[in-house]
Amino acid sequence: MRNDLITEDDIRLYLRTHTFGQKIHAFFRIGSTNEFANKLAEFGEQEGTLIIAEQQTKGRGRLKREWHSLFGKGLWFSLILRPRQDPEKAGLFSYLAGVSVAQAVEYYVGIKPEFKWPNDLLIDGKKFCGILSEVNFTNGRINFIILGIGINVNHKSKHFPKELIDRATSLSLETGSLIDRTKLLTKIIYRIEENYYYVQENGFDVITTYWKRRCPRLGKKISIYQDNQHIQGLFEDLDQNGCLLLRTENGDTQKIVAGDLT
Ligand code: BT5
Repeated sequence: MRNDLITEDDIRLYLRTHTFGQKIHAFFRIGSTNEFANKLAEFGEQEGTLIIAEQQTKGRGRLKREWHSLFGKGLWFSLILRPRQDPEKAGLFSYLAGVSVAQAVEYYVGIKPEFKWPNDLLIDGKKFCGILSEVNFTNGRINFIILGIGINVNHKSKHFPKELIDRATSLSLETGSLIDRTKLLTKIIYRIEENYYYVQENGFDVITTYWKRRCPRLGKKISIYQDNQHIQGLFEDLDQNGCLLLRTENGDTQKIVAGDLT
């Protein structure tokens, strides 16, 4: 490991991409990389730009939930995408991000993560990565997507707040060794770029197939929490736009766009 902090120079040293991560905004501390990326993108920032921080003071999850982003321990970053895709495909980029992280973690760290719908990556049932994909539409078309990725890398148990200790883990906790965050980051970005150009030509089937193979809840009875209520049923499949298909007790199949699997 060259040094403990992530620098623009080190990222450039290891990055083997054409577009993604070629422009970098690196911070010690920021509110939220997604928030900053949204602002840049609104002002026309190019596709592939990377925004990364050692610490986020207002890291966010979905529905204004908090994302715990300790200094120097994780990877907290966002990428700007400007895909030429139908707007109903926008949700699939979150799967693309998840699969890319899983591929890089398997290759570089030697662990095969599992997916939890819609956007969590887990090891032995504990979350180490969350993805926040924010889509901006203009005139019914995708203007840009901010792909926000948070990964617990070198945390020890004591680094997590009490409420997360039983539910969260880090790659280092799972392997017993420290991981070079810069190298892992560049491998993830490489995978994202590779998958991104692949899906533009060939569609998302390869991504959702990979995702489904690594989702232990698929085909099982699940409960979805949505709009203050629980809906139960069988997790039948994902549809072609990444919505969850839930077969409820009365035999209907319900399409779930957003919610939490409990
Ligand atoms: C997510 O939301 O999992 C999306 C997290 C995305 C974070 C990245 S970091 C870079 C970029 N910039 C941002 O501001 N955000 C993105 P959600 O599915 O809503 O899960 C949030 C929940 O996960 C919280 O309510 C906690 O229960 C839990 N959580 C918070 N911090 C965590 C952590 N570091 N590790 C594991 N779980 C955590």
